[in-house]
Amino acid sequence: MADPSSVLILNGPNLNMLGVREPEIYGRETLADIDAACKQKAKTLGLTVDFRQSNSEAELVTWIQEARGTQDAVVINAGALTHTSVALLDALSILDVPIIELHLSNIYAREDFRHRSFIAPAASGVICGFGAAGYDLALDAVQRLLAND
Ligand code: CA2
Repeated sequence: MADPSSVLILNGPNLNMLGVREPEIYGRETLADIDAACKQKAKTLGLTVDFRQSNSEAELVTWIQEARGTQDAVVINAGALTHTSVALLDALSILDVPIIELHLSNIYAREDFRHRSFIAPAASGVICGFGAAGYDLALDAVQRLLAND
């Protein structure tokens, strides 16, 4: 049987604070809760998940570079770097696997500066506004995109 497809799930700055502050915007689940839910979901889809968080743009760029040839898809909640980072866009642009841009909140219902995503041009699709359930939806999307390959 073929190896399960591997999905790298990246989380950017401050997402380690989930469940600790601002539950009205980002929900009550912690990042550890979401990691566990992703691993459960991945099992049902025949995927494996490598779930990571960093507050460092440089570390995220390195992880994206390392995904080339080693991961079958990337899901990324880049946090505030979504709205600023040409470096993340450039790193994502060298990948030739499905990329899902993800946000817990509906960035289009928030401040104007959150309406612009620097990384969206590299994404196969964008999911936002569904809270932690967005991670579950992103894994469904990955599975569909890989099945259609
Ligand atoms: O909605 C999302 O997932 C965001 O990517 C979250 C980012 C924000 O800058 C983006 O515009 C949208 C912020 C992540 C910070 O997470 C916190 C969690 C709890 C408490 C404080 C911050």
